[in-house]
Amino acid sequence: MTASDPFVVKSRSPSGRVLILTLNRPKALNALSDGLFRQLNAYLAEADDDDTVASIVITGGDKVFAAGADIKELGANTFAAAYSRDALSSWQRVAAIRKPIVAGVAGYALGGGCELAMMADLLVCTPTAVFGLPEINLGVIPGAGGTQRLAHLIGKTRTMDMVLNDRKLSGKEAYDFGLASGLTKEGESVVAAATKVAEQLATKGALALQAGKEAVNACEWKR
Ligand code: CO8
Repeated sequence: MTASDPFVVKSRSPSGRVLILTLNRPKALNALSDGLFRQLNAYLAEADDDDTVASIVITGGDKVFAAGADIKELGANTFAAAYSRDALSSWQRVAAIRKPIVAGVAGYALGGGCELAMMADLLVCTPTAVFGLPEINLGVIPGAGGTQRLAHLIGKTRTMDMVLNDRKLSGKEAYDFGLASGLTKEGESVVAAATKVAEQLATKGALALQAGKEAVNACEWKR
């Protein structure tokens, strides 16, 4: 990767109706830097205003979806500086997108990577994907709503085990526990599986999709 490579690569499905956003910082295991989030948010906002886009896929690589917030950037930050520039607000913008988002997760989805995947409306993963919230090992907590989202999805006890004790979930467990909505089939790539789901969504009415998403998200957990 050179300095001019994008942190997020955008493409369209063959029908043109699905926007596919691929996280692209492979050498840093797709760590979610400020620059990556700026690009991701810009593409998502653009898609929300683009009538040719019906649904969105966010995916990573075969080995890693995203290994979390960029620890090197975090280390250079103080709490006061991060708080005063409202650093986490850029994360929340993903959850505010009105069009449906499908996450396609292969490999590691750790920390902020797991939180980003949970901000999607549907989540397809490989059976061997690894979900985890290892922030406790760094002396911090999942800071972007992941604690609430996860508890809502898989229950308090499993969430406590993940948040307090760094318990990892395989993709198969994520599916069994209700974190993932689908698993890839043998030999199927995660991007193909997630795009297939997003293409199904694209056959539905745009307004009904948006209203359905809004209505489900109106239940009482933190979006
Ligand atoms: N940030 C920056 N760089 C990273 C990250 C990361 N999260 N993860 C990996 N990298 C880099 C490594 O530094 C390494 O770089 P280099 O080659 O320059 O040394 C490169 O990616 C490859 O990493 P590894 O050699 O470690 O690869 P392995 O295959 O051996 O291991 C793992 C893969 C298991 C994914 C391992 O890299 C790992 O455990 N990474 C850290 C995961 C983690 O702790 N994530 C949580 C981060 S904190 C967070 O997401 C939320 C913070 C919220 C804070 C809120 C405050 C208010």
